[in-house]
Amino acid sequence: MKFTTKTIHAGQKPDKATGAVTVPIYQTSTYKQDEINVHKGFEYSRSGNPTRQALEECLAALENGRFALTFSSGLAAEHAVLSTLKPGDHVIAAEDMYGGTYRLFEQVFKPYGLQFTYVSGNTGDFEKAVKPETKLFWIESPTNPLLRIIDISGVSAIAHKNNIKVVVDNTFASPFFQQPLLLGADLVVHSTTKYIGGHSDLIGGALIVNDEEWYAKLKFLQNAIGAVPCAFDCWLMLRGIKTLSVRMKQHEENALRIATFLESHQRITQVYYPGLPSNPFHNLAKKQMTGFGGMISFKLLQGDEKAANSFFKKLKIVSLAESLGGVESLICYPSAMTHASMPEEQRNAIGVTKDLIRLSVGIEDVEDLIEDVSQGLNYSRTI
Ligand code: P1T
Repeated sequence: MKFTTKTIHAGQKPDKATGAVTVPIYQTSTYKQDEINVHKGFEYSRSGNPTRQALEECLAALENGRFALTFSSGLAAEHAVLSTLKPGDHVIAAEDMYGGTYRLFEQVFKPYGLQFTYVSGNTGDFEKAVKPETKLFWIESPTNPLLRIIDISGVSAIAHKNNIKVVVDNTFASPFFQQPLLLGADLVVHSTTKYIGGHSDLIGGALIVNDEEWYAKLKFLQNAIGAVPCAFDCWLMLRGIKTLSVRMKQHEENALRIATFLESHQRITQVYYPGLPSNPFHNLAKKQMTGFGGMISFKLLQGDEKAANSFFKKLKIVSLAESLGGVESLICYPSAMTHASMPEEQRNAIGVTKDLIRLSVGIEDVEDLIEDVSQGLNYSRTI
């Protein structure tokens, strides 16, 4: 099956009991047993639910992986991965990452004895930071918020030489544009809140993995910790996934038009979009992705919080909000929003400065979006 056919059919056979072509919402907490522990494969909805099972089968198929597990948020999925480590274990992460992931590392798992080292994202820097205790490389690609591209096969080759596993957060690309397991990664993380759900109406997370032993540990933790998505959210995700291909194509088409517009705008000093030929990661993105996605970041001339607010207040279609990947365009101010929990010094060191703005390009008519951003950028400093 090809990708788009999988989005509509993988894990989603018509219901055996009724013929319903859409997977039903199995809104039940528990299941009748015929005898003690004799049942139809489901005992209790924290450990398994048919709507969730359909979603997990579909996600595994989309990422070309063997197993998928879903969680009540992207961070809950990440929490399960880190819970497979033990005190003293070491993780090397690319420093440009979602602020909440950084907070999970530094404020939740560091106190439990895990060690973290942050590197630039260049392949060689991972190799230099390896220690005997290193168990994981953790990367986003494209990164949040600077849209850097990390060489997944290069990093995976170094990891495997040293018996280390590679986790790729594929939230920004979505499986439509990039399938990290095929590039050598060992585990894929998603905040399904974003492109997978696609409509800004749920919070969810997922893991996709090939290694059966690691899967068994993660499945144990999914049930033992219990941060599972409810049946209705699983159904919403399945519904969202059915249009993933058409949405991603439109996100990308719109993003390229807007990035090109921003690149020539006098009030913009820098545009970060891997689809622009001028972007330093353009060739690497072309090598490992089939498209460049719908996320753009840019820097405002003399940009600070006041200037950013003046711009945001003038916008009529694009909303100032956390999150990304929905059908509607959202704009955000990373230094005080998505990356507020990263210390200012660390933010400045990686380039998440006060002039940085991030745009999640929706699938509206692109002319309307360009007109909105254009009139917004015409703000006056005195507003
Ligand atoms: O919000 P949650 O579903 O828990 O997902 C966390 C997460 C994980 N990985 C990446 C790359 C992310 O971007 C996120 C969440 N990000 C935002 C809310 C944001 O606006 O960037």
